[in-house]
Amino acid sequence: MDETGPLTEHEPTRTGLSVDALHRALLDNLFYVVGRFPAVATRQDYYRALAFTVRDRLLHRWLRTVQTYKEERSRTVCYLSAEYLPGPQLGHNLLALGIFDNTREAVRRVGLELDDLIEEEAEPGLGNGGLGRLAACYLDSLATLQRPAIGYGLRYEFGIFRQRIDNGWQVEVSDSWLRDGNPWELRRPHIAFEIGLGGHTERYLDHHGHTRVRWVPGETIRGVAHDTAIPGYGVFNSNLLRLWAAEATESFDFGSFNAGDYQGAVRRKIRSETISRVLYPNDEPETGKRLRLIQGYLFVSCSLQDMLRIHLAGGEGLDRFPQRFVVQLNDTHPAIAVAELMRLLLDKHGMEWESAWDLTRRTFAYTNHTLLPEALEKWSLTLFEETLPRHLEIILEINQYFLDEVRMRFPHDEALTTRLSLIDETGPRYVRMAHLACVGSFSINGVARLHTALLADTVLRDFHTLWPERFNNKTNGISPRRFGNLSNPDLCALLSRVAGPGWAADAERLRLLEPHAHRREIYPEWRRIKLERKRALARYVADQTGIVVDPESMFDIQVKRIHEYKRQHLNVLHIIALYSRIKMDPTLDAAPRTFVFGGKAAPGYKMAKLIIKLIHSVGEVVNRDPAVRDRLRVVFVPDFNVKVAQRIYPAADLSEQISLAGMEASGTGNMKFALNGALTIGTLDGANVEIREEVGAENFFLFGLTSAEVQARKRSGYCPYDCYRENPVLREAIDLLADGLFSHGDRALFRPLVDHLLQQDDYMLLADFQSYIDCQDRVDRAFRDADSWTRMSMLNVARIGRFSSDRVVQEYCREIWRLEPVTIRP
Ligand code: GPU
Repeated sequence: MDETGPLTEHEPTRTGLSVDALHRALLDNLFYVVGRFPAVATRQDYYRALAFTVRDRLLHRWLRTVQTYKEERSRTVCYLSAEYLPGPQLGHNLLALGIFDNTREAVRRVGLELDDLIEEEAEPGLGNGGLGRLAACYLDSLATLQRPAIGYGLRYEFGIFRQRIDNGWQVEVSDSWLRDGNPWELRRPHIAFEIGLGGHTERYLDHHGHTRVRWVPGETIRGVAHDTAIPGYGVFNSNLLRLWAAEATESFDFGSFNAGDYQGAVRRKIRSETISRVLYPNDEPETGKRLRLIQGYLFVSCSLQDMLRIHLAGGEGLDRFPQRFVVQLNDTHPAIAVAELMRLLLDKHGMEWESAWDLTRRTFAYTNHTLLPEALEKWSLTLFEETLPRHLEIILEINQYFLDEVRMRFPHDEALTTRLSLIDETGPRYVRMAHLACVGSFSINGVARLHTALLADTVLRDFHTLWPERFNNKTNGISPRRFGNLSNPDLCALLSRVAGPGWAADAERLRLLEPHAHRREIYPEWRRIKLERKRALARYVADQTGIVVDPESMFDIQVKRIHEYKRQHLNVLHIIALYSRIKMDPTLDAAPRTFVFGGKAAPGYKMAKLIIKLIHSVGEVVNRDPAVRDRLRVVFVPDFNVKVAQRIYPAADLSEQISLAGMEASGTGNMKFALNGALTIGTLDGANVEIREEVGAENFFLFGLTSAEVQARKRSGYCPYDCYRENPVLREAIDLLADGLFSHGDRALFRPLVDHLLQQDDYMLLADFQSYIDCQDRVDRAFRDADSWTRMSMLNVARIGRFSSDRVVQEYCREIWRLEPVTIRP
């Protein structure tokens, strides 16, 4: 150990932050924890040793934080989310601890590069897309803003599938992110709770002679806590992400075991553990899947039991629970929490209905993330009753009281009562989870101004009539640490130099860049940084797909889940139109473009998978055609995830945010692109509306119908075929597709897509087509004026500060959670 040199007294190996201490701890951990000699250690071994080195330093902060929160009896927000997409932890934690440079040096001493070790980390893919990533950004901001918070969720053994591409088609491969172990998590065997499933309920008299209910479940399962530290940036606070893993309860195995049925006992154990085995890969609810209902119930029940445990350990009565805890429901996935808290208070803690209900309603707040009617979660009454019989009773009782209240206020409106009911009785009966969430919460919010307005006007209209005061907007935000500092260090160094440091913790300071946007002398450097990121992406693309792209061309990028409402195929129609224009007129003066796509399709979503095939098919023809060879390229980056995203946003010139107005609740990729200096082409949808207001209409490429126009067109009977008939450019693009130009003459392949567009076109691509094409022409002209483009790019960055997740978390803290900062001292 001599070769690591002496350590000073104040620099213990376990927690010291100097290069010496880090270097020594790295070697210690490699030997004592990972169990490898330097001579045989792989990069993965070194990554793990380094992760343990960093975790040691985090633990120290985490324990101080828990201690302080406890001593000060701090009010805590619990974020209940079925999904988290935190991204790789190593780089993020080094940044938070402020030891990036020292660690780089320590790693160099063992002859390695820090960036290579960061690359070794597997993506924790515990979510589908925007909703899960938002939860991760909020945890980052909560810790940075020194707010006591716990993120609760599920520890899926298999996260979102890995996407491979085979002959242009998506192929799903299982994601075993835990295969090499997870050095960041701590399993907490002593923090575990049991949950029941199935069975029946019984009435009995308690010792006061009151009738009470007992749920006798058919089986029980245990959830065990797995904790990950979430350190704040530049502060000592470290919060917690607590994920539950399902395990078998011992008590249940004994019976079969003693009866000699060892295999039965083992089978039950395996069945129990199946519950947290895999994330559902759909960003819409899987109705009818019992396992999905149980997953939600498992993490919700364990989390609420955990909160009650923590609260009671603090010595205060249950009546004080809503003072100590506030629980945010991340969409309706955890909405069963409303019934579960009622059950725990009534059946376990012997509370009376009125006080339990009052307490419950002061505890929960609900965020809605979608207007899509098919995404509104509902559960068949039969399935519900089989799985959670006691919860169904409670929901029916909540419903009775609720509908009585509605009838009192609107005595002659039985239709209203039917619409508001927690039970949908229009056909087979269903529990409406969004209604349960609304009734059980003191706050209901949407995720962008337009979204919140549309919520109040459409899907939650009746609730808005009833309780307008509960509605509020919280426009989404993103972490400037992950999507700025970590993803694009060179740009961030320039920002710090020009606008001053400190913008990473206070993104409004990016405004200080604004006066510099007119200084032409910095344009070359701005462009050089962008070009460097484009070169790096080009290398990655070549490595992943074999396609060579020109970093000097315009990088026009659309990355997000594949969904018809997001309209990746509108983007493709533009590519086809442009391709055929260049073919007809080879002298056409247009900037060379590289179209980049990325995103996963839900495995059962046929049309989305066909869109992926379409992108590849068009790419195959365009990329090979010598007539347009150096002017157009189309690439699909496989397996889009947080790790890949960090390479992509910094390399973008143009950000495609082209959903049909009124469909995208907010979008957050739009913000990540703009923070990295991309200009947006977009509709007036979700947060695009507010982004455009902030960056200025002259620095945003707007096209398409407004949501009001969309509604009007739909009311007056939208006929996509008319658009097709009347627009020769559109007709040509669609005909090329239908005639098999991109499918080796196979006219059947894209038929479903073409038919849908011509006959139904739910997302009105044809209505927006011409406006989009015209707008892309404006983009082309703008791009060819490099100085003006650079100025617009700088202004986008300078004015994007409002979309920091720190801003929105502060709003949540002030307006919903009533949460104050708690400083942690070393
Ligand atoms: N979103 Br609901 C998801 O990613 N998954 C979901 O199940 C639901 C919503 C997204 C919205 O589509 C997107 O517009 C929004 O920016 C994001 O949630 C975060 O609010």
